[in-house]
Amino acid sequence: SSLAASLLEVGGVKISRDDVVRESDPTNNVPDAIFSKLGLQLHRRDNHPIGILKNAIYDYFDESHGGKFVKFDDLCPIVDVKKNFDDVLVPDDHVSRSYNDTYYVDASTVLRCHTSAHQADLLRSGHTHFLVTGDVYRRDSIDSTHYPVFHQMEGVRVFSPDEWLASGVDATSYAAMDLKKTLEGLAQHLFGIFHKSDQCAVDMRWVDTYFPFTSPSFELEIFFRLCETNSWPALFQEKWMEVLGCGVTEQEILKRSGKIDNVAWAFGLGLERLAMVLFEIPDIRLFWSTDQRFTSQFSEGKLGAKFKPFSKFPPCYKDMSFWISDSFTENNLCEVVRGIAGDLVEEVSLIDNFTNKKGQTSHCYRIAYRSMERSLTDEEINQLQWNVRETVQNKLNVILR
Ligand code: FA5
Ligand code: MG
Repeated sequence: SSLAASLLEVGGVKISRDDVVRESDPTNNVPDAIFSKLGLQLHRRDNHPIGILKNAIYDYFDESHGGKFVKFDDLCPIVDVKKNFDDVLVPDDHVSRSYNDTYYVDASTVLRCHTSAHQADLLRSGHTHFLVTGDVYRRDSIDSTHYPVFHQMEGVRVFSPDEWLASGVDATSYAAMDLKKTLEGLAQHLFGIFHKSDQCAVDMRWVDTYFPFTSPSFELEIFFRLCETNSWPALFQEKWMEVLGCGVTEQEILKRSGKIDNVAWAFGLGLERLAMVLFEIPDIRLFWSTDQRFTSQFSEGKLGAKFKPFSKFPPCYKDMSFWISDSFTENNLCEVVRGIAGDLVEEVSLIDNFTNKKGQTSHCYRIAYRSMERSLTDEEINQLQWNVRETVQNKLNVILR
């Protein structure tokens, strides 16, 4: 790769490709495709849907909390394992720590998998109201709402005793109530204005969940419905989509930062998911498009703009069956497919799965290929699929059928 692309600076930290991508190092699993996303910082572009959304959320907090929330959007995404996991009480055996789920730069350094990685440091340095926006990285499955790089905004608010004592409810209930009220207000601020008389109204619901760093914990889901006239060609999407996780901060986290008489709430919001609903963007890959037909549709401060799809190309499906071994994981398969097809892959889904009498397990995966910008030729797709088969066979320890 060129010199320009192999050295970059994020949040005052200089990063070279060779420090981040080291194929021969078994404690490193960062591919070039991921390195190429470091430093792009879509959330700091005022004309990009992610930046427009970030600014609109800033406006909401400024208006509702009189500018009390301190904002960070340039913290380096390369962090210690300690920050990403230990500081937010993620247990040693939690799946999110595995090489299958997280990108490791070396055994003690990761590409942050959530903006919660900065909570403890900021609390320790005395902040009580803050928002942290940044790019986060995860090995994950492939479909229209999952991408290995996405953007989160973390919000944390610490209360002092006088704030809940007067209310008559206990500290935890007080914080949980304030949290839900604050996030419902945010949804109202983002959708209320622009979706009022729209047939694509927004429904949302709270779901109880678990996070190591909060208790109680909740997720907010929004009903994602793309109007037929404005949907992806021949596709009508309708589903409950999880847009954020949140909860009342574990006392242990506050205690470690010297706050023993306090209670706090925290949330982590997926900006792409929310932007997909707001701007009617049907596929998460589009956020990375540099095609004028995408980028020209958005401008600073314009939260109401609805995306008009420009690609009318049908997807092309290829199936692949193989006998798996114990070490097989779907995330590893997806990494191989993304590494070869890049953003031409739209979805990887398990369509068949059985174990024979000898105890061998077979998986059949369907790969959907589709460009968002142009028509793909049969030849091109066959070549991609051939490469995928070769690499899956060589790298994943499976036997093609
Ligand atoms: C977290 O990351 C928690 N740190 C959130 C949190 C913060 C909870 C503070 C409590 C307190 P989760 O893994 O669910 O939680 O991710 C949060 C959001 O990120 C999801 O709701 C979703 O909107 C988004 N998200 C998760 N994975 C992906 C992905 N692969 N692609 C795009 N968005 C994603
Ligand atoms: Mg979740």
